[in-house]
Amino acid sequence: MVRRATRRRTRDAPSWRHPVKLYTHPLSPYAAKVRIALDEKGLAFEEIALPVGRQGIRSKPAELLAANPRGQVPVLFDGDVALYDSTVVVEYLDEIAPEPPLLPRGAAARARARLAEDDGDWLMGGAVADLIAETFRKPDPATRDAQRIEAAAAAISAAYDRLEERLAKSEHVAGDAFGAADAAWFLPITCAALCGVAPAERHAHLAAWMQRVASRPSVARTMAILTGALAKLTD
Ligand SMILES: N[C@@H](CCC(=O)N[C@@H](CS)C(=O)NCC(=O)O)C(=O)O
Repeated sequence: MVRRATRRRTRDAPSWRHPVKLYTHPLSPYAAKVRIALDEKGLAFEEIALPVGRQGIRSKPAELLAANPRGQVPVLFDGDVALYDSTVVVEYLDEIAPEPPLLPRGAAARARARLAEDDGDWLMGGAVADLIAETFRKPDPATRDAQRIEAAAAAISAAYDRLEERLAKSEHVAGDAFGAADAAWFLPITCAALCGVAPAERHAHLAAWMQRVASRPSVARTMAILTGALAKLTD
């Protein structure tokens, strides 16, 4: 069943073209990144959460497939503007509703933040996708590919080490303010930890950053959606 929820106590962006809709699924880190961005900016939107199981989205509405040839969530509809890919959507949100900024100002800082976001999505997200494919998607351990799990765990540990170095120097992933890069890293790390590859004791700065990020209302709301969906998962 598709779930619809409208955020209340929020505002409209100056250029919001109603209706503003966000297609998500409750376990998607990429959809979570966009939901967090909208909540951080206090923007009003209707969330359409697609039904999901261990193997992915169960059914995709024609509207989503027509708007996104990749057939993925998130997809944002702002009136006649239909956008997909979390990075593109977050950048759009940052342009139409600049406060609070989720990307820093200045070409160099902005490019570095985009790279950090991209590394969260692809470098970390790719390794976590492999881990999820071999653990969460294969409840029977006998069917799992141990080598693929080992390779994913090694890539994730290396990513933790690099992130630890970065967070020893700044409060957040791309500087001292919370932004898109933090949202891009937080969710895959959470998923990796749920699948058995958590940060180690040597990752003290990373652990402190996880706590800081988790305490943000936008992130806490998304975590409640994720854990609620996991608790209800039937297959
Ligand atoms: N690069 C895309 C990745 C989006 C993506 O991989 N979405 C997944 C959910 S996490 C999806 O919709 N997969 C299609 C499916 O499960 O059928 C983004 O940043 O939005």
